Amino acid sequence: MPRDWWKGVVVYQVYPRSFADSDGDGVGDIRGVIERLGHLERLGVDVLWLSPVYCSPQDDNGYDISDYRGIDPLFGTLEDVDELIARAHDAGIRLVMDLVVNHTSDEHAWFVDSRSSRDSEHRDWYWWRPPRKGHVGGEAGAEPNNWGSFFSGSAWEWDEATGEYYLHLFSRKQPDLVWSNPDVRAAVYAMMRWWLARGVDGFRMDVINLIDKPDGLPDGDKKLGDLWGQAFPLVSTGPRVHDYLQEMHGQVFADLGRPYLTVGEMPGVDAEQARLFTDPARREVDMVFQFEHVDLDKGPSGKFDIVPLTMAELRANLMRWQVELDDVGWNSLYWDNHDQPRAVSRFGDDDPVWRERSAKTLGTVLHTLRGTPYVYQGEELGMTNVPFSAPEDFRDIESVNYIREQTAAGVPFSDLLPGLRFRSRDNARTPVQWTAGEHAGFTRGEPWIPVTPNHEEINAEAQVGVEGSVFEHYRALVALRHEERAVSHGTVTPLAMDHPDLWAFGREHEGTRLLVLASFTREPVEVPPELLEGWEGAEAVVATSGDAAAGVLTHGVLPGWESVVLRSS
Ligand code: TEU
Repeated sequence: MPRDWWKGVVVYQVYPRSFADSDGDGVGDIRGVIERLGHLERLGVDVLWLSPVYCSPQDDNGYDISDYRGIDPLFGTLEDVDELIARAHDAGIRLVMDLVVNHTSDEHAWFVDSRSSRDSEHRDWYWWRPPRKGHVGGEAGAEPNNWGSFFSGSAWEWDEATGEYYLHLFSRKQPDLVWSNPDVRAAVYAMMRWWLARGVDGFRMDVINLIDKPDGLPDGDKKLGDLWGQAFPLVSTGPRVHDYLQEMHGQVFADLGRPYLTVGEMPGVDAEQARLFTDPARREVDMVFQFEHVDLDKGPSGKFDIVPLTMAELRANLMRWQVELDDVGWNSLYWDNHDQPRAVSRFGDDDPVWRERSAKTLGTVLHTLRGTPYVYQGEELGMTNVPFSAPEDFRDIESVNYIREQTAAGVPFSDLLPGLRFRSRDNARTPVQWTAGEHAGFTRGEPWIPVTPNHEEINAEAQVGVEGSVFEHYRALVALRHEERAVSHGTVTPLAMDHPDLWAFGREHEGTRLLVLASFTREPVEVPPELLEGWEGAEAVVATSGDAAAGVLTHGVLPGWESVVLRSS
């Protein structure tokens, strides 16, 4: 197996809380994943990335970990994970665990000890700082710097008992670790080796480019009207992140002696940095999740400020990443995940007439680009955003805190709703729609978040094995990546980059050429004739429908929201 085996694979992300509930408590669990492994096998995916199942107070749905070597009873036991690893391996699927080490839970033993006294053994594992000079701890303006948390409010929490503040970039229950402390790093590496020894095949590393905080923790920029300064530009991709990842590689992976996959989640990373992180010669990570394409529709006032996005802007961004990483480094390809809106509602067209076609077309584009594609649970069914309407509909700490902060400042909820509906992370977190039946077949109990009403039309039972379904299209795309080296290893040539509705590119490898054509509009698109020159009589290897293939090959016209992949060799 080549070291870069992950160039020819597709990864499937499971968010366990919402995947499948085996015991009827309304929350998905590890046995639920085991019971549904057949779904992944059927789709043909090679790797399962499992979002956190470790012990956790669940303040941020498991991204706040209180014991890295224990499994939260909500999800099952360590034996269940062992069984999942074994069963996945039997099915030819590798298991990648989530690694959340920018922060721990405030209930982790390290932090409990750290906050117990100023001279505790673990005090310097976290960022403790005295109140700003001339201020009394706990009063407004006494925070050590002006940083805001990503989940609203200050990034500093006052601790009365020891008379200092601690830093938390995310919730106050997610204190940040001090990565410059070698003991912290050694403890993390030991934990990673422990999981690899249990048989896991790699890690998805949560916000791993935020671990290096700038010396002196300077104030962040503050726009007029902002309550807090921006920490993000100061903490994103500090210089020592590269050193830490190289050290991690040496300590954890260098001598592993079997295939593994590492992917660093890196908000704010640009293509130049991504080349450094993923250059195999530097031994840092195999690939990164970059955020540029999922931030294009974000307005100046932040995450819930939505601006319109054209296909041309989206395409320009993703094709630039293709070109910039074409010789060194490697792309991760994703439309959505547990933090993002549903792809079909955001980049496609979720009107019932166009939903299936556009979901399939988004799949065609992503899965024929160069890089490793990730499928987020339910994306392969064309699951949509959720028609949220009231404050009580939201569960996610980010949305809940935002609603609380904004309504306290006098903003009516109705003004917040459009942004939340579009972008709340809860859109991605409603249960996977398995059947048209009660609670979509997710649980026999009461689900922790209601299922989306459209599960009656959109569900796995109605799609698996059914010709023309979104699921079967995704299955064909996964198979194409396995079979066609022009997809997994070929070069990429962007085409017709000034066309407003047609996303087109070529792929080529050892004499085999592919042409990918995708329509991002409801109207039929006339394919520029020069694109089709020499493709007469080519084979359509994958298409959203027979009409798409025939339309292009006989009339040079692609029907609305359809796509086709042509091959000539
Ligand atoms: O997300 C980090 C991140 O930068 C964002 O995607 C974040 O979810 C957000 O939308 C802030 O506006 C990772 C995890 O994927 C996320 O679920 C966690 O909440 C977060 O880190 C903290 O661990």
